[in-house]
Amino acid sequence: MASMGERRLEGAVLKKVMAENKRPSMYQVLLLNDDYTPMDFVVSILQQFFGKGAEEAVRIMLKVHYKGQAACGVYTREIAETKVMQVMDSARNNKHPLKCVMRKE
Ligand code: TYC
Repeated sequence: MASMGERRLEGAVLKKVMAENKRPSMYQVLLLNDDYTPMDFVVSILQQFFGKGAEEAVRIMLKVHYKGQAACGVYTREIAETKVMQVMDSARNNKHPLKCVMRKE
């Protein structure tokens, strides 16, 4: 028979293992196309906030331009929310209509 202490310990160990096995949901951050935001502004956003090099930034910007949207990165919820806010703040401050959204993977 398991003692009260043994069952408490078993419960605590199980709880810890379950917490460790949980992986956070991931979110794609997407840029959306519009007709007015300058291409070089979008490229600089991708470099500044998403750590892209010049070539990769141009590639992603052109994908948005021709296909309507493209993913700039995949992050946990709080990081993705911060990226969206940084992009939207910068777009607003520079009077561009650029939109940035997040989508759960
Ligand atoms: N379509 C814009 C233009 O022709 C460029 C652009 C690219 C705008 C990507 C937004 O997320 C965007 N100037």
